Amino acid sequence: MNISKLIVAPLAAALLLPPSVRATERPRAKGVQVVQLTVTKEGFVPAAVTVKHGKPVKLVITRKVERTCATEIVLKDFGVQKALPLDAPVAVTVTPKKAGDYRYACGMDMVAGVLHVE
Ligand SMILES: [Cu+2]
Repeated sequence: MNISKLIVAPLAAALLLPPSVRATERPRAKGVQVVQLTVTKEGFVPAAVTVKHGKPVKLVITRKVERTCATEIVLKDFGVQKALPLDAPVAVTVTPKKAGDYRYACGMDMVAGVLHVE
């Protein structure tokens, strides 16, 4: 039994993943695309998410770190601004009507990520 193979295989798979994370679609929830985001010391993780236009996108954001600039999330294009309490998941639902890149950011627009809408 080669243990090193067991460790290397998932690692290689992780490295092959595209930088943008695809939203999981729940067929039974009327095509709502669910995206889990966390706020870590790296900022918003993942920093890029790919979704489809014309269907609701539910972002579930959990702030995991006490000291961060991102104590709220702002999606300027959708008029969303929401506080992110520590360790409490916050849901924000938006429906991008057109393809494009939309930012999600902290209140000062410094810590940010991109919602790629295709
Ligand atoms: Cu900030």
